[in-house]
Amino acid sequence: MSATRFSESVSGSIRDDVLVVTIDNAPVNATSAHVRQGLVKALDHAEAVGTVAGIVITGAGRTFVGGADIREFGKPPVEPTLPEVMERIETCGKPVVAAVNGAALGGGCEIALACHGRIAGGAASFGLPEVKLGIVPGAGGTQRLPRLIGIVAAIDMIGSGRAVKPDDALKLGLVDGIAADQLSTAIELARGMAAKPLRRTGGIQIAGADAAAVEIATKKVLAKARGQAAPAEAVRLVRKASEASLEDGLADERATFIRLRDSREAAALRHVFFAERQAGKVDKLEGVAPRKLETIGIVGTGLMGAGIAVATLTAGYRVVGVEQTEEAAARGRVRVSGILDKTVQSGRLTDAARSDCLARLDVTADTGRLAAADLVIEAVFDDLTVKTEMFRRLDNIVRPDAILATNTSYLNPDEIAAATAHPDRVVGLHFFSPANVMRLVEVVDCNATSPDVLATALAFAKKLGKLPVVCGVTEGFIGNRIFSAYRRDAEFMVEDGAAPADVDAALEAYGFPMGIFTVYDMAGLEIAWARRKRQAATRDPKARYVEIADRLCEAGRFGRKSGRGWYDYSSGEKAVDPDVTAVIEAARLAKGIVPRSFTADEIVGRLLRAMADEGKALLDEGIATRSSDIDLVMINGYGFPAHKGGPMFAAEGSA
Ligand code: T1G
Repeated sequence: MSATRFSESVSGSIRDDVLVVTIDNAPVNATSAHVRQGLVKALDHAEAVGTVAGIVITGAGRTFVGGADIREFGKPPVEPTLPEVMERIETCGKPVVAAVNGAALGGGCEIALACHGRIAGGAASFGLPEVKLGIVPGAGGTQRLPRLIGIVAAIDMIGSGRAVKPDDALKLGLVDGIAADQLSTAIELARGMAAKPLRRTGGIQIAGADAAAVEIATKKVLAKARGQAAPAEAVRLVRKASEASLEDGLADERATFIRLRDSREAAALRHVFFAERQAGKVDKLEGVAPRKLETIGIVGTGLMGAGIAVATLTAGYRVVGVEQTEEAAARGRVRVSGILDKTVQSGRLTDAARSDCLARLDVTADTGRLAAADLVIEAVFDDLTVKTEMFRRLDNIVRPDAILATNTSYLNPDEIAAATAHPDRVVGLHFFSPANVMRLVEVVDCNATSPDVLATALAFAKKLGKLPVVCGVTEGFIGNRIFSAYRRDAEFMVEDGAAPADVDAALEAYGFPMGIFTVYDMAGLEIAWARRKRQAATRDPKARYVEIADRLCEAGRFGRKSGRGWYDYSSGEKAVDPDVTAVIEAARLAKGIVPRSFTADEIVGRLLRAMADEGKALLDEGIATRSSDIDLVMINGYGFPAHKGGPMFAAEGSA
């Protein structure tokens, strides 16, 4: 069965009088120009050859079509455009059926929608994730999806950008069938359609929707948008589909797509998209194979340790948790089991998977059981003496080829490694709390860490579904060092006249879920206080130092958990506390500072500057490999709004 080549990435072959068109454009069959050109040529060919009864479109490899080629954004457009390809498919005189072998995302889902029929294979998924890129679907998704699945479901899918699996797609009416051999079934469907009027998606009347349900779905999307433009525009366009003609809807969609595509917000989210694909790529690890891991030891099953255990168990590993006493071990097991329960309740884990996780969990006070571990992660109290002593003991318990990882946030992992006989097997794995939820893991490449240990730590983090960012050794690594820098500037502005609530309001208006003083209260003020006290002896006496936070701690104001910090929580809600205002005014008076006002723009500008300057220092010191890594750390670990691209991206834009 010879294949006809329609372009460098599109070929076709006849099966049972049906032209099977395969898109083969590694790595994800994105609809690059040659794909679009090949598809149109294939349809022209199929219509021209009388013996061809129908067309089936499918993807090579494990993806159907991963969407438009994002790398083409901002480049001069090449004909045909994607909407023209959709038009060509939908108006084809012969049946066109999509055999969806894998992910059909964005433009890939729109191709399937423009077809006259869709068969999903077991590995198929369908999604219009454009809002995650700060845009809206630009090739008919907002107009054709509601015609197939209704307005409410379309608002949910397009507004959230989430993908649906075959069963849900069938229930929604998005596909005509599910088949293990999606290609043969699609060919059959196309042949069956040949003699019948074609069901053109664009011609389908949208079923009336319950107005209240539409409002609820809309509100849900807008609540999550946090000021981003694309989700609101996506909802507007989907709702328009029930009021306007297909033509008008498509025209509005295209104009909106182009406007958003060229926006700063979309550029920021594209930056984040490609940054995530770059993160964890380390040149020196080219060709270095990670070690095989099966059993993971976790020392300390408190809040952080239990979260790490859950992330590790749900990734399929065996876990040996170790505690100081059997009572503490029993509590640790209950803590892990409790987090698994919550994960089941949230629908992110099945009951069966939960039982399987617990079957792979062993929590004990017998450290000897760590001898079976391939990797041991310590998550004990962040104290140097405690950790070095722990590693010294572990050195004599675990196998010589086992890896030792520290979850320290602020201590120097080189000092911890130096306490062992094999510092080359020590690496930092800095998780963020709650560790079973937060995607970010700072993988700390210590001075002695061997390449295959680093490669193994990276592979382990990816297997947990985490976003690993490699960094060198410095106090606070990338995230906490930048956090300290911008907290310092925030405190400077408070001492100079800004109220903590002003600073927080400015950051929240910019897109942070919470302002820095609110985050400070949530994390607890005592950790940073302890560190400031440790640093007091070596602090540069000429450097500006704000004592307000020290005064708050001396007054027992350690944050939300103590009911008061920068704010008062005694009413259950966060409230400005006149006692704090008094402490601030006293501090100003002591330094003879005449308070002045700050605009929100000045506050945000100053803090972005502080973050970017510290980021630049981290790059200059070689602690961070690339500025996009720094953006990922601040977005995934410190609430920096992704649609602003991160502090380094934002600084470049305002430069
Ligand atoms: N365009 C260009 N490159 C892409 C790409 C795309 N759409 N998707 C992935 N890549 C690259 C990626 O950078 C990486 O490159 C490699 O492929 C493997 O990616 C009109 C306009 C499909 C689920 O948002 O979600 O359609 O680092 O590591 O884990 O409405 O990629 O190797 O050099 O992620 O197997 C909408 C984006 C576009 C989906 C596969 N589509 N992609 O995951 O591989 S906008 C999306 C993904 C659109 C229309 C609009 C995932 C994937 P490198 P990977 P993966």
